[in-house]
Amino acid sequence: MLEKTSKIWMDGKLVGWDEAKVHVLTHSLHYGLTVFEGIRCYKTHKGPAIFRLPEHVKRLFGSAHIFQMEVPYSEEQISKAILQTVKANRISECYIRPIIYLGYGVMGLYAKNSPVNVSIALWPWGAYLGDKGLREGIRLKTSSFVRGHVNSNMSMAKVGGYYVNSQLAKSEAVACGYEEALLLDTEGYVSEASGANVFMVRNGILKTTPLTSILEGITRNTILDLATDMGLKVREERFTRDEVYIADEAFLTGTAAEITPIRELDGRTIGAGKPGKMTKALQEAFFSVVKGKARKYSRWLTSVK
Ligand code: PPE
Repeated sequence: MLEKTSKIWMDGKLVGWDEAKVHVLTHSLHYGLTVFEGIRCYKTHKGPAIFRLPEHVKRLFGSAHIFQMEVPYSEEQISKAILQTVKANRISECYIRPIIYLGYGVMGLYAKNSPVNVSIALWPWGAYLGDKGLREGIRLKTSSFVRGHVNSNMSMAKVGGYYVNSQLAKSEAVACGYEEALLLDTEGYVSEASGANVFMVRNGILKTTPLTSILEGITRNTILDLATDMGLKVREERFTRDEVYIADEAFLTGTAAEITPIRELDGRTIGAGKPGKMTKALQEAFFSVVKGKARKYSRWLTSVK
């Protein structure tokens, strides 16, 4: 169950956790148009710090722009509100969930006149796929559900409604005894997991899906930068599920999932069936960056003071 914190930011004000309520006729509750972010704040030796805050806020406003939602705040105001919310909750590590949604007042699909509301909540959230998953890797199943076509899901936007597809895939994978789902795109190439991007390593080359049917993950971008700086060979190109079967290593990236190794896909062991060398090196680099131990990347941290 969700662990409560004390304050939630709602349309410009901090309210108590139990007071952060909406009307049942909130437009987004019926039709699924919300744009949101998942951001992590980590404990560092200099106090709590938010990982890649400007990039998350930019993507949030990009999502709203794609869906023509007029946000009544600027990016700067929302960044400040996120920092204010973390401070008000006196918390050093948490997962932050800003959400922009269509509020109460209009029903029916055409919602140009609907109010646009904004909220920022946060809570403690440990390893998304379990501590064991983070350490030893997880088992994935290719989903019978497919990621939306690029002209039906605008995947550059992080939209609430898209996650019904993710939930179908995730439930199916769990029901079949796996931890996570691997979704293919409409042409059958690997897309992403239900809530994370996918990487694979084969013959010393690190590959990830190009920006077509996937969310442009901020953790994905982080790994691409870290890998390039480490001198690894990196490619953004399409690949098939059977190439993952014969990959030497594979892993997922996401704010919630962080860097989670994949040890099996569809009953096929990947590599040695445990986190590979490159995966471990990138995982280690990632955690040292987010925890403020790598000075070279301190630009990615916004201190909460
Ligand atoms: N693809 C999808 C579909 C996705 O939901 C996420 C994040 C990513 C890729 C990775 O993006 P990024 O976090 O910027 O690296 N999924 C969020 C929601 C998870 C949830 O269950 O809620 C997250 O990780 O915060």
